[in-house]
Amino acid sequence: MTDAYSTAGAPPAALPQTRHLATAIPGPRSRALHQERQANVSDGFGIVLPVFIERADGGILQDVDGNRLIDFASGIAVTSIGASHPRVRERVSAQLERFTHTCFMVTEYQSFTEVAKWLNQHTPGDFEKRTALFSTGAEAVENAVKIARSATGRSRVLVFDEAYHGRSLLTMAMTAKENPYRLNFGPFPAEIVRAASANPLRPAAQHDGGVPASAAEVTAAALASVEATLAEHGPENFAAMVIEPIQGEGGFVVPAPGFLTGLRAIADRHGIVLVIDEIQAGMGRTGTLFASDHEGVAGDITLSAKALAGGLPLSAVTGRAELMNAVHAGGLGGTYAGNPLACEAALAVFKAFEDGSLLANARAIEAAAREVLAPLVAETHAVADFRGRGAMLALEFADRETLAPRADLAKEVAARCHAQGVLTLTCGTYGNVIRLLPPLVIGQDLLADGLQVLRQAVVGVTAEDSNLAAAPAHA
Ligand code: PLZ
Repeated sequence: MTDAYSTAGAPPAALPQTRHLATAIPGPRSRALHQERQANVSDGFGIVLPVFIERADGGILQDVDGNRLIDFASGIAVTSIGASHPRVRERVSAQLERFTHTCFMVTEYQSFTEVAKWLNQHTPGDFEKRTALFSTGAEAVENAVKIARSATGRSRVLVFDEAYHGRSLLTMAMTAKENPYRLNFGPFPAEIVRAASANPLRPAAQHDGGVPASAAEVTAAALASVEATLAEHGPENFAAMVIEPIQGEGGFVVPAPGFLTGLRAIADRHGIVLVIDEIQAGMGRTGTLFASDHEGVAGDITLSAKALAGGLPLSAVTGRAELMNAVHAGGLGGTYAGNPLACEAALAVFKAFEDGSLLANARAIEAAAREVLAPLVAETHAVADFRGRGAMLALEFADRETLAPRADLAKEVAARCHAQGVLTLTCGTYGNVIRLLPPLVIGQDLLADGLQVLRQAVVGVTAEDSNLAAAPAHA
């Protein structure tokens, strides 16, 4: 694996790229700051690891107690080129000297157009495109629905099991999981219909009630169920179907091969706009610029956010020119949409991806992780799956025979990693998945260290679990 900082001709990471534990995690200063937070911040915000960060760079997060944590989260797939890439800092600082904001709906600036131009060229699909920029992922999803409705004159939206699309009212309704995302927040906007996804580990039943036995059958059963759902609700009522090419929050579910191409065909058959939500999986995360590239599928609309602007808030809706231009003038916008600082950061991100080394890094991360983690499926009784693509990888904890989810094990593994200075996240409908989202610039040694910590945690936790199961029950 190459170090993208040096290959991109930029100075090496400023923080030492080694894990270091100076105190327990969280340390005393973080604990004190967390108390202060609790006294001032809404309890509605959750927290994965109550550690306060002072600096971050490459694959390291340095906290206020002097601990250096290995970053397997990238701020949920955002800081793919590191949290302080020199070129992002340069471009954003230079923009800060010029102006911070004009509002693109009031007066224009060129970086907005340049970001749109790059996305028009690089998103999947060999057709004329236009792009609209916003700030958050949820906003991009909402605007895709607005555009699809405006262009088709239809209202319904098809979404999928295990989908995550955001926390705003419409995107909450599109998201599958109740707790924590939707609980107590209804009623929700109407016209959202959910269909089965092609989850290879937990597939939808076949028409005759049978369980699909091969990947091809998983795909066929899911596509048949999509057609059945559309038939029930009237395909002619659907403006859009919205799908993540790899489902993120829902558990890093890579759909069975052929599912995305099957959806493409169904969308074409019924004149439905296919919206591919690449917000988590896109921008190089999976080893190609967009995750739909793996299947050779192009959405009519592709959504980007997260890693698009190296940590600054920016999202994009890129789609067929005739769809994007179907909206009446003034119908799209927002005060901060395509903020100039964020656009400059995105242009720095595009530059960093230019020589292909970051995509190669993503693939090398997958190879290294697969070697260390994939054997855990055979070695333990409760790791049901190792899956993912590039630097978007996951371990699912479940009884290997019954597939009964084991969120307790995922939680314990994550806790042990955290205590050892490795920041891992969980996800999944059942909360039983550990996901890895390291920055693409993480060094080889640091990655290997983090993977060993994770591996040891899994081995330890699953061994204790089998001992517990084997021990005679106590009253
Ligand atoms: N679409 C596919 O992954 C954001 C959410 C974290 P926003 N995922 C992380 C949380 O608990 O809030 C996401 C995504 C996909 C849309 C979104 C929404 O992006 O920038 O968080 O609005």
